[in-house]
Amino acid sequence: MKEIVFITGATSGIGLACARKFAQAGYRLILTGRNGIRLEEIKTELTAQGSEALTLCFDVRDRQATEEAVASLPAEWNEIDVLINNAGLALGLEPEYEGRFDDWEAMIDTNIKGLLWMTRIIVPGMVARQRGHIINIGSVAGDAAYAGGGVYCATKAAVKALSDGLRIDLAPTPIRVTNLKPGLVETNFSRIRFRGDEERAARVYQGVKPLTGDDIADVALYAAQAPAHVQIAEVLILATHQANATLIARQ
Ligand code: NDP
Ligand code: 8X3
Repeated sequence: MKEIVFITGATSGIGLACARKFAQAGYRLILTGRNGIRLEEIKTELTAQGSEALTLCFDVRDRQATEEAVASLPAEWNEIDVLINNAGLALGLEPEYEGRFDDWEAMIDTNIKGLLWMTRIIVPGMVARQRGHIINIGSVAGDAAYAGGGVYCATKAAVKALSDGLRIDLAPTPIRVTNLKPGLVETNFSRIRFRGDEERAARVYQGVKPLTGDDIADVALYAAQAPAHVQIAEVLILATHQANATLIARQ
């Protein structure tokens, strides 16, 4: 039986790249996100290439909707082998004392609470089967705060703490936990952070060759396919001219 990967935020960027990469590697795919039209387009693309895919359209901030979506999985789809907790976002870059309450709630509810709901709902089945792997998409932003990024950075520091805590709790089991911490990846991330301001979003990637979603998906797939006794616990993945969250040597 082919392994099943469940990807949150599979409609764009890193999540979409993971969907394509894991599909090529022969996984069955559960693709999730809020954009139902994109989900169906991606399912059509991947099934046309011979992959098996199922879509679930829900908002990870909504615990009840998340529980109902996972509960709706048919029996032949509910033994999840790999959970990729990828759905997430940054909103705004204002100083912490001027930030918007709604932005903070969206980031905390998506990046921390959504990841926790998914973990709490899916990992018990992995424990019962004594098989599974959780890949959380953290960030270099979780290593140290940067100007205007306090709340986003705090959510990614939380992803590290939650990944470490889960790894401790699962140590007696064969289940592995990976925290992938990308730096600059060119996706919709900056467009969303700057509320559709294309020029400002483009400036983030000016003068430097950023990572792509594919670069991150390669590492996720490597971690998932590592031998069973090898746990890729944490990986910091940076563009060559990026040294940390704040130092980028633009050419
Ligand atoms: P994108 O904006 O391209 O993709 C974000 C994905 O998350 C989309 O598929 C979106 O789907 C989904 N998503 C967002 N909010 C929700 C929600 N409430 N419920 C369900 N799905 C949601 O950005 P990236 O691919 O760059 O981001 C993916 C992850 O990578 C995030 O956790 C981000 O913090 C992290 N990251 C990104 C970096 C970068 O430089 N790009 C660097 C380090 C980490 P939909 O709109 O359909 O809901
Ligand atoms: C996204 C990377 O440095 O823009 O997590 O915050 S950064």
